[in-house]
Amino acid sequence: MSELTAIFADFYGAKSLVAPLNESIQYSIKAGGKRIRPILLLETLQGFGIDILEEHLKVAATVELIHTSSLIHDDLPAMDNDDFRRGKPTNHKIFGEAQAILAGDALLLDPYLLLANVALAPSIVVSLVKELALASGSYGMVAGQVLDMAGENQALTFAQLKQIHALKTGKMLTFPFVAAGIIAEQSDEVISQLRHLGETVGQAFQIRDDILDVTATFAEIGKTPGKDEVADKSTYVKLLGLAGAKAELAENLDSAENILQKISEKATFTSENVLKQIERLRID
Ligand code: GRG
Repeated sequence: MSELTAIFADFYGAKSLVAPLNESIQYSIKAGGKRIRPILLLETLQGFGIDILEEHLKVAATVELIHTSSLIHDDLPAMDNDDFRRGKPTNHKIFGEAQAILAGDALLLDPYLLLANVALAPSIVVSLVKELALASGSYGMVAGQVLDMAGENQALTFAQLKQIHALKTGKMLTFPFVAAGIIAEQSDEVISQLRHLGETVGQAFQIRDDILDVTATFAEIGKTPGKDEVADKSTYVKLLGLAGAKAELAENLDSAENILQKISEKATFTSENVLKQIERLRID
């Protein structure tokens, strides 16, 4: 995603920026994330027949920046207390806790400056601001993180686990699909199908994350495996067993593909490349 890297370089390239803050931000945005959220947004937009412009890349950048801010905060000693992320020492291990908190704060707020300067119709920009805030704050990811922490050392039900991840992981994976629908000026009905698609992909994404926590190596996931077990967290693997979690992942991905098919029937939409991204989430 070199186009996205160029957007970040431009935004964080101003000489007037405060050096230690900028250094810690750059460390995390260049650490090698998979960029799945921006990729989904851009592939969905292209599916609607829209050529990607710099303005679209800026919108795609916003969700990646907020996602990165959440990883920095999630890794802090007060939260998951991780030493490694994306195969590198976590932000606070390099820059200290206070700086890491502030880098996370800036990465949470800067996207709104990026969005405010996007040259798209004002009504589209306002809708995107609303969706980004809904996905990330008290109605989304932060609320999910609070529930996730409260659920440690407790035996959660499957319904509780799904609710936590719908908020914590699902909302940020829903934004790309809904944002693409907004930019492509799709009907409320199609946007609602896109939201359902994002929620389903979001559940699948978290199930996959839980599976990889027990099956993958450090080299594969870039963070310490087995942490969920140590933290005594309720996970899809803990509740359903490894085979059950894999079946649940497959079921969610099948549902996502069905929703994608329905969107192709409702709108002028080429689903092939989004389908490829969803297929990449499968685990045998
Ligand atoms: C400061 C916005 C903000 C939030 C604070 C800490 C917190 C609240 C929320 C944590 C949210 C969180 C870490 C959710 C996990 C989602 C998840 C499965 C992340 C892994 O995403 P990948 O695989 O990671 O896309 P890469 O490294 O590829 O970007």
